[in-house]
Amino acid sequence: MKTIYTDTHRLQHGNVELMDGQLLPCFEKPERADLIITQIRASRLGPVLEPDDFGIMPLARVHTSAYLAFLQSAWDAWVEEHGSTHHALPLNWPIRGMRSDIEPEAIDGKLSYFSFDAGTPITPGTWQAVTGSAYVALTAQQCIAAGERAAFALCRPPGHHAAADYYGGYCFLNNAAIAAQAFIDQGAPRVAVLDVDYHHANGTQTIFYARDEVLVLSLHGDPRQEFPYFLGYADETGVGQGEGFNTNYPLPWGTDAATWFAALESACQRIMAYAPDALVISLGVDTYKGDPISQFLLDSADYPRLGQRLARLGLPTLFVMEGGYAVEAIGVNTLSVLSGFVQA
Ligand code: FKS
Ligand code: ZN
Repeated sequence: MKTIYTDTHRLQHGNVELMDGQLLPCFEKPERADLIITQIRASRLGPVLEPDDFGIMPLARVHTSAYLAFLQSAWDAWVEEHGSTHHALPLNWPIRGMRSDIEPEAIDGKLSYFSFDAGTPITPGTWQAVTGSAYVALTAQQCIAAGERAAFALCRPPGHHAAADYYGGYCFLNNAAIAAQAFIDQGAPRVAVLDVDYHHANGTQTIFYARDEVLVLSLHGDPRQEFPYFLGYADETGVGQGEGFNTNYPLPWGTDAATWFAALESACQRIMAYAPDALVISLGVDTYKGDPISQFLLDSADYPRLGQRLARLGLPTLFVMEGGYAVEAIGVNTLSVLSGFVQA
């Protein structure tokens, strides 16, 4: 299996995120991708290739032009207003009854308008890092379109919390959605996106919510207890043409491997019934019991098993990296999923 990777992810290196009432060092840091690529290079999984440049078009198939224009210019606008000593974080958001339909002129207002949390700093290199990450996903998608069984897009920053016109949860461009849309644009009638990250795929769900040609399934911490809190409930099943083509599997804090794999089995049954032309896996390994910000109890031995189960679906499969913060284990666990898939 080929891995697509670029060093430009290092250009996203936020100083702080607001968490538990403190300004803490960002959990989503360059070391994460470094540890994964080190494991891949030391293994016999396959070659590591650089991404191609795809320009703005495939990004604009998923994201609005106003949002892309904002992301591209946000750092410069922030520097003009506040200088360059601190990274850009939003401070307030419109809530019930306030106007959420007007893009303000001031950069602080724009940050609020296009975001949903205070954990996702915009830095000097954010635009370059996030477009590089999307190109990693698109290059891996091309490998599959060219006939390969599977490919690994080692994306960083992650993407599954980003919607058509907002960022948050460390995500700016929805790499998995951009790749799924590329399959559709190249003529695939149906694509499934299965998100096994610990957190709900709110961005991916929202992007495809009214459409039946992309089936979205997400296993995640119950939003009653877990970020992003305001999406990811079991009764969100799609709308209009998309009704029945979104499935959420919210699971409580403390979920162990037995319960998690039972939910995975239901998702796999749904995917088989849908019979997609391609499968995109949003791969997070923050389901691991040692993850510092998550509350599931998967063991390292469970990751090869995940890869094996996905391989049994028998579909062209694109793995897109999302979360995972237990840095001592993230490389090993990620490689385990991919090796399990290849060896199945
Ligand atoms: C917990 C605060 C949670 C934000 C968590 C973001 C998770 C990001 C992710 C991604 F894959 F996108 F990276 N703060 N008390 O893992 O879903
Ligand atoms: Zn996550």
